[in-house]
Amino acid sequence: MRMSRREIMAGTIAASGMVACGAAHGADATGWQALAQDVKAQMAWAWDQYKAHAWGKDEIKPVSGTFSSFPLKTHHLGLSLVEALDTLWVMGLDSRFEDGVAWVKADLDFAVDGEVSVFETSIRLIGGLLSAHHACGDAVLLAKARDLADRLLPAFATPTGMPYRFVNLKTGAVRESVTSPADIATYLPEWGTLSRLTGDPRYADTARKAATAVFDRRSRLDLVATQINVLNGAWQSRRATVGSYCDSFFEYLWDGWQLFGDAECKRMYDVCTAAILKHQQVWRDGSLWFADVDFETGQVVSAEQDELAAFYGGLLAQGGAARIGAAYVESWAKVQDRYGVLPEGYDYAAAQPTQRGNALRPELADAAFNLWLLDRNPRWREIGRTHFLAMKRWNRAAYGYTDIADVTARPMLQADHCPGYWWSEQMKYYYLLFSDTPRFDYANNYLSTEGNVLLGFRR
Ligand code: DMJ
Repeated sequence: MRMSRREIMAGTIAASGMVACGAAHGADATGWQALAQDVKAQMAWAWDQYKAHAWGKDEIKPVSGTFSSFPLKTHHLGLSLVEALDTLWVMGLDSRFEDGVAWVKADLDFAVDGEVSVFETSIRLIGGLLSAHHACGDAVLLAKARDLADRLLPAFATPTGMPYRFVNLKTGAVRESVTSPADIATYLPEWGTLSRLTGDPRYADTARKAATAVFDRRSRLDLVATQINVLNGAWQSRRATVGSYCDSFFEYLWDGWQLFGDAECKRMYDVCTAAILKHQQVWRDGSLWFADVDFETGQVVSAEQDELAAFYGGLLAQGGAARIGAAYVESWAKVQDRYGVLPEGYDYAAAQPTQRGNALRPELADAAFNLWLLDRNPRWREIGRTHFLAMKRWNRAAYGYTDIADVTARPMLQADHCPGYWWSEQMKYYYLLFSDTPRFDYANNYLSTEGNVLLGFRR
């Protein structure tokens, strides 16, 4: 592999664990450029660890230096590699990006007799291939994304148009008809992009039909619940939440409007958001939370917040509710200040974690970045910096960055897993937040739920 001088410097800084200072820092009184160089250095170091210990495997285990597979049970699809590609590119880690693309072109084959989650495979692998294609224009990346979408399509052949949760990549066999709004309706940006690039409308039509099918089954309060049967459209749960199972359903309604100007998506987003603000908004000790409620009565059923919901302040602000979105981000920032790293679950009424682990999550950095794109308030950079520095302090292990088993322990108790999204999400959010890179159009862009850039790269 050929390394540029910049990349060699990045690797050296990363190996020493130091923040890059010097010329860039001198020109940048607040240190943001130095911080951006440190993010890049950490990325380069982690990539080199992945290359040495888990090349072409799905996810590295950064404490033991081994690896695990996902989304297939026993076969690897280079998940982390694919997820990392556009992050490497936007950071200017070009020879590493080229290395990754070469692996995809030579070794990535989706004709595997195994079952995957339709949702996870789409946001991570189709999204990763499309964003890498956006970065470099290589037609093979687009062809691979299309091949994979074709393998997922059989899951959508249901009476409602809502997909089964799992599909076999080779046989098209489907499984699990009870699934969630997020699993059903997180496709339009990737699949609409596929339609735009290939001229085949089936991808966009399929994705849009699935999202509309969830929306059309909302309750009289305009809320959706966490589980639904895709064969008959009957709800299997009563719990409305902005967290896990529903989060990216709301996100992709807005995104359909943002990326494609789809007015029906905006209408659906507005209806859902008005209902959430009306029925789920809770203020407690000056902090804003969104309670889980019964989707038909509006009665509060739980004060537990998923860490996954921390993205939601950024979405609210994008959708025009800037003040309330900022307030929700600040609520999570207070929890971050208290624990260092957010717990997976937090009860706002008890002011206590309900789950002590953290799966190396990007959501607060995601929200801070989205708010930064909207108003350039330095506060959002500060929240991102706190998130990054805590990660460096607590999550760094011998062979990369790992998840945490207990954020309340001191020192924090590390687990041993680096999820694929880490490569696509927080490392990119930090870098874009701190760097002002000319490779990214800060005024006109689109990042998917998985942080994949589908619009906004400047080649
Ligand atoms: C990511 O895979 C996506 O952001 C998804 O929508 C939910 N959250 C995970 C990361 O936590």
